[in-house]
Amino acid sequence: MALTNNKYVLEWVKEMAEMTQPDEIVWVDGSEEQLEAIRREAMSTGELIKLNEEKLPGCYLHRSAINDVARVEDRTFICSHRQEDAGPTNNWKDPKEMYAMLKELYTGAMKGRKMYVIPYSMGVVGSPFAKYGIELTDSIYVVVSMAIMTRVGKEVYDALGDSPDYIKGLHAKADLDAEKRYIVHFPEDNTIMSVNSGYGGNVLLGKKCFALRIASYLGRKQDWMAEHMLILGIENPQGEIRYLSAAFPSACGKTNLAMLIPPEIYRNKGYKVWCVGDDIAWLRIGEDGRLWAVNPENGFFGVAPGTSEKSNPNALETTKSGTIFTNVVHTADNTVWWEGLDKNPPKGAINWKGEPWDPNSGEKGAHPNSRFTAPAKNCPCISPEFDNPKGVPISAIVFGGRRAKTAPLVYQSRDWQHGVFVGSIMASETTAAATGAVGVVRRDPMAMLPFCGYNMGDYWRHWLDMGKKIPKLPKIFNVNWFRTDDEGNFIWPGFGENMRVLEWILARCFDEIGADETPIGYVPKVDDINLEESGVSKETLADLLSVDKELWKEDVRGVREFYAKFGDKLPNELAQELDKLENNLK
Ligand code: OXD
Ligand code: MN
Repeated sequence: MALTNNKYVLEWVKEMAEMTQPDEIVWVDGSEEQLEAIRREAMSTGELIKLNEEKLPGCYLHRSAINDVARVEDRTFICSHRQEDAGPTNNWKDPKEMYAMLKELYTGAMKGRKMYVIPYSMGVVGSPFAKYGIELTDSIYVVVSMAIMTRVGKEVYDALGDSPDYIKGLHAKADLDAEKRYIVHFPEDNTIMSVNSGYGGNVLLGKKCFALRIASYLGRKQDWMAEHMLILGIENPQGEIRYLSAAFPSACGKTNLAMLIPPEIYRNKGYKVWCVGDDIAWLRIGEDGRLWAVNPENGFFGVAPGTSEKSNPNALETTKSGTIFTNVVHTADNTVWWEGLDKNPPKGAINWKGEPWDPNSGEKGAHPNSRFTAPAKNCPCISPEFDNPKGVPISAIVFGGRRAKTAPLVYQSRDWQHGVFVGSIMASETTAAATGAVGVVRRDPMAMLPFCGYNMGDYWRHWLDMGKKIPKLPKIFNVNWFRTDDEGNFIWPGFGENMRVLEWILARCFDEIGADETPIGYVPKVDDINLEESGVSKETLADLLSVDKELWKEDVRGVREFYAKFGDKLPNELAQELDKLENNLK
């Protein structure tokens, strides 16, 4: 039975059901009772495998199709009416043509299946900054994952009332045909359509599709920002908490940084780190003139491989209950394993494809983009402000990528405009989070290349404009944990040790510490980063902070080429910043 009288919802669900022709429509109410019945159904078909209840209570394993393990950027579209509004970094098709093509793919796609109607909220339900969505899907994996990643339930309909102001999302697995897979956004219609995939990033429509692509478009119209950023707070021994948000491309350690455990010397002094979010930040100007951030999500969709007791004990703890694992190794004692969890790959286990796996075969057991979907409330360091509808005040915005050479460990921009430039020239080596080659350097401005729902040139303009509207601007920084030596080994120890860099960043925000000026911005004085018990020498730090002019000149050439794509959409201010950088390097 429908859970709402909202005529816009009822009409749309009816229309979508007439097209996709499910056997039955299930109105998801968010109750544990209904979710449990739905999980049981998935267990009976093998879509979910219940894991060891003693070791991993309430946890499940799911396997996606072998050809469907990552986001498909080449099949992701932004269908605004004008192509120039999607811009040169998005795929585009005329909305009329796209709707017509999709209609063919969706027609009858749910025959023999159920259509689930999922009402969800991005942000705390009823708060002024929450935004609502309804996802229609024929996948139980999507239902149970959305119930972790977002706030799902009847109360969303109550908050929506009879308003048409919600994001429509239609997902159908169809036959998982990779050639007919499309992830399509119609920002001007508040609509998302995803077909022929079952991979989280393509089908949990609240996440990348809504909270980044559609929300970035809405943010520009409404003077706020939707960003691919973690949010964390650092509490000092006096109990004062300072917050920062940080944008890194997919699978570059956002979850690890968001849940960082400070090194022992910091813990002994009483420092703590609080996680507000690990992937998405919605940023708004607060009444006090500062920029405030909320995490619109309710869970973590983290990369499993590499997550360990050493790299991220908080994430590991978060996944100990109520979690769905996707494409990991299934062990003989009905638990899970992935590369990098420990040094003891299990014997007699099943790999991510569902085949018997020999750890000595040289083949990976878990897919490199295997994931955990875990409730935020499980996280030992979840911020007490996590559910605060106002969010947290941001002192620093940090950009970063995976760069073997060019970028130093950390540098600070000279001002907001220069900071926007620093974000716009971000580059990173690609990872397994999207299909395509891994390890290739590509420009990924603000880590938003795959997630910006409109022309990236207009997006930069929006950043510059926000700089004029935010009375108390955060400071902008860039970090690079990934510099390597000549043998390809990482020089900086990373993980918890990144605290040392964050401490410097926040001290800069409160004018508590000096810096050295370089052609690219401010870098720390070697003595100002606390290296106590880090195992890193001052010489190594000096090397990590060095700016190689020749490498930067090469980068300038790369940026010029990249900027050229945007034609007259490139804000003048950024062209000027590029000239200034080139000049500084002479
Ligand atoms: C993610 C991604 O899943 O960025 O967060 O791919
Ligand atoms: Mn992400």
